[in-house]
Amino acid sequence: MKVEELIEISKVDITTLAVDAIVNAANSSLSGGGGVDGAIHRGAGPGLLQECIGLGGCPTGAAKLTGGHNLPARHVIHTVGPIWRGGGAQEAALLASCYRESLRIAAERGFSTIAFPAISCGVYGFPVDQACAIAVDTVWNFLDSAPFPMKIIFACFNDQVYDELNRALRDRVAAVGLD
Ligand code: AR6
Repeated sequence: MKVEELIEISKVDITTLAVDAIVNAANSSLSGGGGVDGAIHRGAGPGLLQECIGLGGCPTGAAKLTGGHNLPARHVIHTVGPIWRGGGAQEAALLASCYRESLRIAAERGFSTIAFPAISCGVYGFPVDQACAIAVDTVWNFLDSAPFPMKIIFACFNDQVYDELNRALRDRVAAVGLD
């Protein structure tokens, strides 16, 4: 199966997806927040916060797994994106690590469908075009060598993210065609 057939870019609220795991763009305390983090905690109910408290936080670029509680998704993978500080503070590498570490956990658990939000593209201020290129390239590279086929949904909550992810995917497909 071609890698591009495993990637779906969709305008959808990630909290509505009944998949093996949705990824949360959390902060390092894992104690909830605004944006997609707030929406996920609202959908999951207080049991998620209880479980998160027991995890002892999460460093930037890393990921941790919980149950989905009252969400339609069976699990939540919490990852902590970098705060944009101008580009010289390893932001790109840390963002790529968020996608890779989330997918590593998903593969270890045998999850076949995983949904991502646009990590760091909200209050953390990462330039959306750069973040979307990193998201697509990192997910593509992982799927290309994944131990089994995994389907990835990019859940977009705004038009700019949707457009930039589509652009990045088109660029990546075109680059493969030139190989
Ligand atoms: N479904 C899909 N995407 C969403 C949803 C949703 N329900 N809600 C928002 N988005 P942000 P960050 C999009 O700010 O930049 C929190 O307070 C949103 O449009 O949620 O990584 C955490 O606790 C944007 O494109 O995450 C952290 O403190 C994207 O999700 C901090 O924000 C990410 O925006 C993390 O900041």
